[in-house]
Amino acid sequence: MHDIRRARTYSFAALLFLACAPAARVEPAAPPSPGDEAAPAPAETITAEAPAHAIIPTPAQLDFTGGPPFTLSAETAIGVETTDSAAASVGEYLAALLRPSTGFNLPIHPVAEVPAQGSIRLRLGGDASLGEEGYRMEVSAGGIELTAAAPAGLFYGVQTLRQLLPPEIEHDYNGPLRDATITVPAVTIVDRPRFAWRGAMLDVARHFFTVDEVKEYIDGLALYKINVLHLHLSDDQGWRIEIRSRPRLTEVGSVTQVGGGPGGFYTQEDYAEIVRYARSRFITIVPEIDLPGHTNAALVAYPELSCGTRPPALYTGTDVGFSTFCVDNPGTYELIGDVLRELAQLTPGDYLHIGGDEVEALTDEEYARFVGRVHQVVTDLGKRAVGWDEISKARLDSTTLVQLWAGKSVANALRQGAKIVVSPASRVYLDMKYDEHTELGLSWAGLTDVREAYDWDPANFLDELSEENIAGVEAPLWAETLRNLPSAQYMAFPRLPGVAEIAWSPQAKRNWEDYRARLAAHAPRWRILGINYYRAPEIDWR
Ligand code: TNX
Repeated sequence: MHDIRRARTYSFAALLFLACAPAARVEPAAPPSPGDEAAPAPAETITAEAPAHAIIPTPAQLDFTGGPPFTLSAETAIGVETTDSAAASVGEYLAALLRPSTGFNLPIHPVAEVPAQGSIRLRLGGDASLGEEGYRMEVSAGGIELTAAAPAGLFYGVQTLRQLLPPEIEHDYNGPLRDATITVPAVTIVDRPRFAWRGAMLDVARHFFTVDEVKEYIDGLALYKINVLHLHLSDDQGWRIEIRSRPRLTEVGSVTQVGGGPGGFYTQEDYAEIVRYARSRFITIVPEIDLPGHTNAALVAYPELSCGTRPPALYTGTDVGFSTFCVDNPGTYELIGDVLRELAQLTPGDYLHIGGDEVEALTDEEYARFVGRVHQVVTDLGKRAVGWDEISKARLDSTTLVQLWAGKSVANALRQGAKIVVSPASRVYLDMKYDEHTELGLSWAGLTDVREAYDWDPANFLDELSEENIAGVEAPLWAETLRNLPSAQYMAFPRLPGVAEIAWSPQAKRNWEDYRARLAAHAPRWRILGINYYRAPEIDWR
């Protein structure tokens, strides 16, 4: 078993200092000096990086046309498809993003009514080969034309447009950009994702994160076209989701966390708010109830379901593997049925994650029997099951997703038709330390610098893996050592954008040197957005 026994206390002063570092300055245009009417000082032009771009994930196809750029101005209007509310809301999102920093009105009109000249038009239609999430964007001096088959594609096109604009557009007030000329380089982009599942996981069980903190994390994911947020809602140290038919789970099980803090939980309204917020950013919430192990908190609430394997008491340490539901007790399945039914009702997404990792208190036969049964509960609820790679010991089917984290073989999962979410701990566990000096995080899977997290191909990770049997890639962030959002961000940034690029961009378009240069340009944006990050030494940060 890996050693994650020590819960430690850290000083966050250094991290907070980074979060407060000043943003890159943009000089406002100098006012014309008296007697200088003939040659007024030109307004400063702020452009994105040209000719090389800094877009992450790098688009499948991008061509600079060589023409003059588009200029965002007080006259710019946004055209949207008013017949599709999700498509229209992407226009609202874009306007809300650009209005504060530019001070422009950016009125929204039906796309047929805005002039092509001088406007940003978001339309549905175009080439079906773009799929549900792809888009085409043409930028010229005359206007910006963004086309997608579905609203998600428009949203991803907007994220690309955002990154083609200077970082100062992220400000929430019109200071740095006042009187500046804001341009977007003339470019044609045709883009679509490599994988359907582009995930991040947040462990809200070891340390609880509030709804507002989760929303802030979601905003960081959206910038990089991540479309799944997997919430690890239960573990030995805490149960974090209200289950109305089983109130003891939270009354008893939510009140502490690693290190003994107060813990917490999401009411069903809180959870619905997270789902809604994520959805508005085209992110699906995948809730995880980790079973049958990692269940100490639930077993303290329902001690009769523990088979007496351990005297249940609330746990604030970081050992793993010791707890399990009693697999021969019918009450276990009644409880799990109640939990998964309520969770399914609250969750519009297709997936329920049933955990399944690190069970040391059961035989293989007991484990497989249990997982097979819970898998059936999920299927009966009309959902698809996801589980950590150990679940491939049980009976699965072609709807199952198996999340590879440590396993050296996925053969059992593939034989049953399941697809793989690739999350190797040695590459994409965002809680692994960057190097031996990183104060936060763990190191049981090794030290993971920015290059290690980026420079690998999921389709080559194991012999059995191929483009076709991979559902996607996910970056888990376990929170044993992460007591607040700045700490979580410090571990996620800058590695998370790299994982997003692995999941989105064609393998042939990716290379470390190019990525490294693009990544450097993202720091000014993070500083303005208040995203804490690690100044990795292998990047020449701006
Ligand atoms: C392993 S990966 C775990 C978690 C820990 C994590 C810490 C997995 C499915 N289980 O319980 O939090 O390592 O890195």
